[in-house]
Amino acid sequence: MSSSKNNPQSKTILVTGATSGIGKATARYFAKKGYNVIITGRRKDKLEEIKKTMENKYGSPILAMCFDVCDFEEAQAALNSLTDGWEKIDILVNNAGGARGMDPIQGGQLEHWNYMIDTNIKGVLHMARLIAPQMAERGKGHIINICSTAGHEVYPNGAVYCASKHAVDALTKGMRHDLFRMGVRVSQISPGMVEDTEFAINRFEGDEERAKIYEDITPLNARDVAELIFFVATRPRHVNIQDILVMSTQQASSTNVDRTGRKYE
Ligand code: 8X3
Repeated sequence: MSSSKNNPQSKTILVTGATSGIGKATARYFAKKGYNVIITGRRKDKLEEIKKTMENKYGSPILAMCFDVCDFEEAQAALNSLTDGWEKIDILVNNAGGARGMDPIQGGQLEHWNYMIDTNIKGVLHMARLIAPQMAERGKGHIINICSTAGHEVYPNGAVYCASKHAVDALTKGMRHDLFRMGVRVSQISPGMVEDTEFAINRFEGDEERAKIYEDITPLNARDVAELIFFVATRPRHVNIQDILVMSTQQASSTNVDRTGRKYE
């Protein structure tokens, strides 16, 4: 763990999967707005680099914690080690997640399935189990899950990814049922295609040719989603945005995409 002094006047946000894409853009956005930001991820060097850059640029306190959300004990040990005000978390953004492979169910790879189930479902569960109790006790707090259009639709060769994101949708709803009477808000953002993330390159395991899925449309970018997360987190206490389903102007559904060129640069 590497820490900076927590500012007790500011709220604290914890963002999982903050080493790239939506997580990194969200951490940056909230740092710019003066929040105490806890960035978590599996890549220590990346976390340290992001922490340093954001602290220099925005002057906000950033704490970097390296752990894998799939490993409950590891996540628990990291959270138990928090001190000096950092242990009080106001906003949890469950962003860590991703896809592996695009195969029909009859040809799916078990390690892809395990990755998606472990990260997208268990990761969200682990973080909620560790942080929701303190929010419930305080009668205050906000959990924002990053779902996907794949949590609302199912497309060919994406059964397990879509199932994992449907699970996130169900968990968001279920957590809300459990926490709303205690004043804890639970929201989700469900983005369609988003570039400047590692989503496609990870899905296709480094195959740059296959990962070129954004070249002929103007998709969302990570900052678009970060802005929505900030909007959701900054509504008055009596307002809880339950879900934001958001796609690029050139996308109407998971499979209906206008690929006639990048139109809105
Ligand atoms: C990412 C959106 O359409 O690639 O969650 O499944 S999609």
